[in-house]
Amino acid sequence: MFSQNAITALRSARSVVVLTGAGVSAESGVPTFRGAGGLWRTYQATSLATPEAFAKDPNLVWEFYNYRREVLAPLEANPGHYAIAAIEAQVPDFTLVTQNIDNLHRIAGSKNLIELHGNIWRVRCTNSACERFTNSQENRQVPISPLPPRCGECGSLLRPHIVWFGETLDGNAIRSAVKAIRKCDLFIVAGTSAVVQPAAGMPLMARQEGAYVLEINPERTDLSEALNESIQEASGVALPNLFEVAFGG
Ligand code: BJW
Repeated sequence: MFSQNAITALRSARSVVVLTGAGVSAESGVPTFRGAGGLWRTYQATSLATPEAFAKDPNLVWEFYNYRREVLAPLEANPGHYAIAAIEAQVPDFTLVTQNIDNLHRIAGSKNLIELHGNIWRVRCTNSACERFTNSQENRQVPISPLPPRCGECGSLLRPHIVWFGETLDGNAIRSAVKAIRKCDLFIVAGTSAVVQPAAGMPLMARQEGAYVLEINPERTDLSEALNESIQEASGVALPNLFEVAFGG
């Protein structure tokens, strides 16, 4: 279980950053990307999650995201998501940086949330001069039309508001994440294989900046050795336990 150092770090932290990946949503039934049953084991990332793929066959890519939305729509946040929201309510300064696009952190009540890779319930215009957003996060009902819809402003195709491979992340999101990492005392990285940049570099950045860095993942990752502590456990078990030990009764 957690070391006394980790528990003390959470109890005494003035500023906490949590970075999450697909594993945090696994216990809600959301498929991960790279493990057994992972999406990229069945589907080829380059033919579905790149701007080139959308330019070549927008209907195919739109269909893939409709399928993903249908899988996600009935799913609920799990105890790991709720524990992160509970930690946020206990510490003076808190930032959640997620690579997940499933909106489950928001459903669990997380407030100060940076969605590095976008949100599957939003769409945006492919015309960069237009940049119209349609935000359907509240009801999880993006237009599930069989073909990508057209922008009401300029008539260009709308696309999922997601960061695909080879696309740069939103500059404000990156700047806010880095600012939070620089000042945090405790950094928790949960449920990510930590292979996709730039998120994969954040735990080491936090360590270099002096934070206590704790990893939660049933599998060891390339980062595990370099961090202060690595707990091999599901986040839906470990995060509620950590909260309970640090703040409970
Ligand atoms: C549990 C659990 C439980 C299971 N509890 N845990 C250097 C070299 C080569 C390429 C690059 C490079 N630097 C940057 C790049 C390009 C690329 C990249 O990093 N590629 C790497 C693969 C090498 N990065 C980009 O393109 C990014 N843009 C960028 O860097 O722009 C500048 C630039 C461009 C081009 C070149 C160089 C620089 C954008 C990345 C966008 C990622 N998008 C995706 C898809 C979103 C769309 C969609 O969903 O369809 O985002 S990829 C996919 O991976 C998704 C995820 O957010 C992301 C991370 O995956 P994650 O969350 O870690 O999931 P998994 O499945 O990998 O891991 C799950 C983990 O959970 C496992 O460890 C399990 O053990 C664990 N687990 N059950 C806790 N119960």
